[in-house]
Amino acid sequence: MTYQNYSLKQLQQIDAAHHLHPFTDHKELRSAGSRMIVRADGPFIYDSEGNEILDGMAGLWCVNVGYGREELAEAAYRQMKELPYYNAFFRCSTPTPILLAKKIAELAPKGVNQVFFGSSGSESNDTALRIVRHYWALEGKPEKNRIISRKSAYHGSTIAGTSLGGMDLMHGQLGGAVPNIVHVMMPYSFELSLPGESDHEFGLRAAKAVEDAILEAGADKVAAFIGEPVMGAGGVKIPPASYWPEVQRICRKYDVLLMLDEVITGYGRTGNWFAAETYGIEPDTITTAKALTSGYLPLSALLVGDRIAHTLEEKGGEFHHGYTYSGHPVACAVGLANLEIIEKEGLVERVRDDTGPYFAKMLKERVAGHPLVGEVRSVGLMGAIEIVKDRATRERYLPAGSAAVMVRDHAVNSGLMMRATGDTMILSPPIMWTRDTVDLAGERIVKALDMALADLRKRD
Ligand code: PXG
Repeated sequence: MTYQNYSLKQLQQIDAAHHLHPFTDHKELRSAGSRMIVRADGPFIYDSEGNEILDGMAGLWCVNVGYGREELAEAAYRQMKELPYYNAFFRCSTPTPILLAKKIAELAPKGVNQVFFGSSGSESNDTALRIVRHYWALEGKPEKNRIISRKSAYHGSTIAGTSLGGMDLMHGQLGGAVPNIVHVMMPYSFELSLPGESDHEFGLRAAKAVEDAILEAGADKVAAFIGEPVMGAGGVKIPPASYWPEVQRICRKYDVLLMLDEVITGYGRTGNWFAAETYGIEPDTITTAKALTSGYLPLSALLVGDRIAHTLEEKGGEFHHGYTYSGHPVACAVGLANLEIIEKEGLVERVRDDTGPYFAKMLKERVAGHPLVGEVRSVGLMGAIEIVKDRATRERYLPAGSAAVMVRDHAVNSGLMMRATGDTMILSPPIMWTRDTVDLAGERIVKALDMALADLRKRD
């Protein structure tokens, strides 16, 4: 029996009876009922009531090539018939992870040539943490194991992912984090810059927090710094241009490894294959997932730089780590087909030269001047809109987050899926968007802002 035999109400009841959702207040969900997304095509998703919604979030930052790609379905079908599964343990291998690893290495920044597969960003960050600590132990420095991260960072939801991340609410439910991980300030100028401080100065100050943490622990105790090139789930926080070069300089100075989490930014979102290129970063590890398969199947890849890979190979013996689905043949076949689409259609270059700048222009010309908007910012096809009560003072509406939720609800009801994180609206659309899609999004954003403003004027 297929889902079409069930009414929306029946599906919602079964959902409530049996399905625990991620990051969800279940009591609230059960009283409100879930929105049922039942199909999707190109840049649009469709709910069970037939509403067409432009997907401004690419699913959850992942469906980069858009929905309904026959090539990906066919790649999975062909691979499932030929070899649905075999593992990469015990001196076995299968062809598709080999070819995908080669492809990723070709696209990766120079000096990054090895790939360790998993099924999720969280898993790959777990792998990254283990590899980095293992590296220093192999180099005879097991005490060099502290990791520096940032407040409000998101690195996944496993115990290691949560510990690496800097989300207070998640830490509050952790019951004990992985030891020796510290969190420093994030490069979020909209809320954290001082009066009169330039963006450039703020970027240097935020980077200095990394140096302070290294000095506080002692460089011989610090294994690595981990960061998202642009903080995603934390609110599309785009660092000033001065930030990453300074962080890079500091890491080099103290021989601290640089771990990049490109789970969101990897495979085109910022207008380069990796944001490492966008920001001129030379990382030791790069965590990727999401857009590697455009979300069609779960797959993640930890990219490992030559320095670590060399030690692991030469001094490491067996690395006691891996997953049943490390190098899953079907997921890797879809990954290969997906990267081929991105390449063939020139989507990365399109974001860099055309849709990315056009998206920035749309936000600036149509959205930035709205009475509810304190700031717009974007890089490639990743953007944020700060919702404020007072544009001059940046005062927010109370209770915190309530105005952004109104904007979000009006956006979804007006046919645009957009996220609210605190008082920040987020957009991270499929990178197959065209100028027309950007225009359509612009219209719907303004409509949602107007409707929320009318509500807020009535409310306050
Ligand atoms: N790192 C980053 C930078 C991420 O954005 C992960 C790691 C973990 O990936 P997995 O595949 O284990 O989920 C992510 C995931 C949100 C949201 O609310 C963002 C993510 C996941 C769930 C919700 O924006 N990003």
